Amino acid sequence: MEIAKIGAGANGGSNRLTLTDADRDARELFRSWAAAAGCSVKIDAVGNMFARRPGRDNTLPPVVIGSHLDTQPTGGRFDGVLGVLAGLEVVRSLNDQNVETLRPIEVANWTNEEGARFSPGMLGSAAFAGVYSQNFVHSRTDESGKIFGEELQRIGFAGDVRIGGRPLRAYFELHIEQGPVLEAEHFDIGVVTHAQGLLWLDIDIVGFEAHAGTTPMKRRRDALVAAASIVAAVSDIAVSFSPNGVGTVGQLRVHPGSRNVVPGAVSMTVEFRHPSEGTLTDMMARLQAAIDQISTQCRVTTRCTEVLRYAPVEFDRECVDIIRAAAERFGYSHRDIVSGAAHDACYIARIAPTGMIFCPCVDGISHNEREDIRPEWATAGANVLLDAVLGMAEV
Ligand code: HGY
Ligand code: MN
Ligand code: MN
Repeated sequence: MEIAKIGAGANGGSNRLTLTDADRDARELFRSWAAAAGCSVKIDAVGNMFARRPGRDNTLPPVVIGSHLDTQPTGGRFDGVLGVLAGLEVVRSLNDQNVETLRPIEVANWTNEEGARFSPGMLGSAAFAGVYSQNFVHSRTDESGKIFGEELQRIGFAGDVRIGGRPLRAYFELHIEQGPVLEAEHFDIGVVTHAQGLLWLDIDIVGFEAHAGTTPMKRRRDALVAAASIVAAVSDIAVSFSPNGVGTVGQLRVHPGSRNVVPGAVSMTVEFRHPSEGTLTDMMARLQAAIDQISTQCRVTTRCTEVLRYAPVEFDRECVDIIRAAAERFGYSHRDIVSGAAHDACYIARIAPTGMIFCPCVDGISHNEREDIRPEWATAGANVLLDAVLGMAEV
């Protein structure tokens, strides 16, 4: 609730886009809380934050708990934030109980998980996993042309620590499910076994700007009419691969955007998700065929750029088992579940044993200011997180 006061949304949620002043203020608040809990806080060259609680042997690879503090523009107060602050709560609880672990424990705040301001998403965790270079990350620009590296410098979080390249014993992330299953089926805990595959496209359509009053319909090359057909195709393809396939057009910009000019250009985003990589490829093939047909019909040119793609992720068996055993020990109802959302854990799973814990969220709502959880769900998630971390950090 405290951190939600920073970048508070107009309707009760959060609006803390990556590397804005609100993101800076939330980072500073987290840093102050971590320091008050006895942690040393390090920042790497893409702004990833690591609050470290020492263990008996600090040469050993740490157990890391993390998630993200950046939000969607009309985001909720719990997406990402729950995972970071539950990690801090684990540290505080170990302090309260004077528990010393063999291994150090770190609480991470990954930069730009959402990808709402700088695309693609999960830049910080992906760079830590060696997927993107520092230069690639620093060169990303937002819609207004602001550059990631300059914004990072501006808010004072351009750290000096090298990105990644160090072993982790394990990584755990607590996150709201962001879907309706756990609440609807009355489970306290989701034991996340997999995360579905994800594909992000940028599509640029070029037609011809023309006078809205004098240009006959048959002579038009209307980029927005073509875009509208592509939007319908994305939805039709996703529905044809339901219940697991999903497709979304989240952004659509019309040029010149004047009411009496036939749109000459449209840039739009498309994303597809599916638990099977083969099906994701099929969905993309179906879309490409539709785009070719629409481009011919509307006499426009269309360019598709793949911005982000990762295959479905299978989380580490040992981490999954330790999470399930912790839920059992606490007597929490639990079920295995596949994550429909993307998470930093999806990249960290490439370089370290990784597990995710879900708690329910009210009506499965997320990426909406109405996002909400019940306190007992947060407690159950944090308890399972603490138990799993203790198992790996070796008391
Ligand atoms: O897009 C996602 O799945 C994540 O919530 N950013
Ligand atoms: Mn998230
Ligand atoms: Mn999110």
